[in-house]
Amino acid sequence: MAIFSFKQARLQDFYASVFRISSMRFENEDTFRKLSRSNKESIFYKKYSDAIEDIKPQFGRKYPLLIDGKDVMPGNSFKHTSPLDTRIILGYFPSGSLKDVKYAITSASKMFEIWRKIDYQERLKIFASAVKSIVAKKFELSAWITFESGKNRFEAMSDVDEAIDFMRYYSSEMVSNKGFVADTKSARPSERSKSVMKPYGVWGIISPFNFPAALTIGMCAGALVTGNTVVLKPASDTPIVGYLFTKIMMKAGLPGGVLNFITGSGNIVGNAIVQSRMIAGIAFTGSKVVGDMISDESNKLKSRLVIAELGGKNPVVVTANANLDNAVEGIIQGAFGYSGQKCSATSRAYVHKDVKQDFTKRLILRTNKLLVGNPVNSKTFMGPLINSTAYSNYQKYSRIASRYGKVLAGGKIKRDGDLKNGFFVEPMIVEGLPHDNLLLKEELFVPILCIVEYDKFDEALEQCNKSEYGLTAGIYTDNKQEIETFLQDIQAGVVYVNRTSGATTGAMVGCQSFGGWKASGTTGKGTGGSYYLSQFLQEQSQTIVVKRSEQRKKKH
Ligand code: UN1
Repeated sequence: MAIFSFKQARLQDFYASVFRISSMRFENEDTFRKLSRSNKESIFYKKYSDAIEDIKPQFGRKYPLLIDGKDVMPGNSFKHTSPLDTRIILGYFPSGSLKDVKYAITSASKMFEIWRKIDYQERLKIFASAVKSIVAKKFELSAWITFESGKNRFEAMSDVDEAIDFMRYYSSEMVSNKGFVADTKSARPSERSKSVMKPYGVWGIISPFNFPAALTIGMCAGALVTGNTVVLKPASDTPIVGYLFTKIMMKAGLPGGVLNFITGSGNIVGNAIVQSRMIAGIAFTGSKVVGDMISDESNKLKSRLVIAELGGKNPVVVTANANLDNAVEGIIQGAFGYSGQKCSATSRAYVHKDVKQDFTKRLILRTNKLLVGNPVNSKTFMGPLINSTAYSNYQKYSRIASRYGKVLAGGKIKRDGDLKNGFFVEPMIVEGLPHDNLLLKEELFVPILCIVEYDKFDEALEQCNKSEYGLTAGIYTDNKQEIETFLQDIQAGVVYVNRTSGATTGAMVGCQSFGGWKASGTTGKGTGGSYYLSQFLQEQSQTIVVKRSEQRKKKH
């Protein structure tokens, strides 16, 4: 582990250099944009291509579980293939058993007694060292993300950037909150009181396939930096980044057993984590069905906490006063970025009748030009869907779309050339669906955008809010009153006005905290925002009665 000279006087410099923060400012990693701004895009392309070649010889290896700081190699394993070409075997991962889960939880529980007492600044040193490694390996991690999740190079790098941002941002939050310890008022002259925020214990972290770096590392960082210990179960579709992250943390000095990595089925591993009485909290990002099951099970245990982010059915409004070029651009990014496989994906567009024809024409033109293909290719916009289930869901939804509405673009799977070996589909636009159609109600997690024409602004807002979800939402208009009404009445945790980089997607850590209302989340506090960390902490008010001689000394 890297040891830093940690004199109090140099603390600020240390934070500034390692976390890219000062007491005032936190800086996002934002790799591609920064290189692009200084005309160094070629560096990005070269390093990414080199990384693709570097990881190829590692395909097909057998990975262990990481429990109590040790490799654990159980008997059974599952094959991890790439969605861009299922003939590519990325590796073999263990099918964790009940015994493995128990071992992981016991180790995390034992280590909690040590980790919780470690000064937060010591924890930050480990984080700082890990951040350095992640930054050094960011192209390699992005290359893995492309192969295991199907993201194109820009999306893959943004995923890693977001993970780095979470590590730095939560570190900076610990610093600016002084470890969440604060003096409070004295009730009596003889009393000295303070508020001390303390970790809860072992957290089960169950992460989804769609942001293998950002969501896995973000949730782990929140739990770990606050002094909790973790049993991490990544999605079986994307386990490699979680493994590499655990290794990086261990190398950075995280004591064995503080972060345990375990793969396997949701039915066995996921269930065993959720049902364990030794798990103080679950942090989960994924589907509403699984999230509801976790909440139900946890409610039975009374004291169990659940921080869950559960998807969305994110609407966007395009009014008669919108700049249509901006609307088309933002909606393309929002609906079809990462093939619509984001909780934040734009899925419903309510468009004013006066501009609908013009808007739709431009949107279709642009959609038909989007390049679907191998995400390793620098020109590709949309890679494959994650697996055969998503692939058949898309085909099922496409049939529903043509039966109950009018398909304006896409709707077919792509099987030309090598694409037949992966899960490639066309970005799809449908209009004319009845309001209660499944495609307008359920989270689809595939690249399908539903267009609905509206007449009155209030009616559009009402339709936006009719969903059981309330994660993200967007609007395109130059009318101040419409913006004001939208911001006042929209029921969503993350809202964007006139955004071209994503109508409802692309929240940046420290800028747009990310969390859902209604069925989209359980706590109403977003990741990458200033309320997030306190969810991993419980308050203890400490009062000490001091001797008479001490009482005259003023509290600072
Ligand atoms: C998700 O899809 O679960 O705002 C999270 C965004 C990303 C996070 C998406 N930063 O689109």
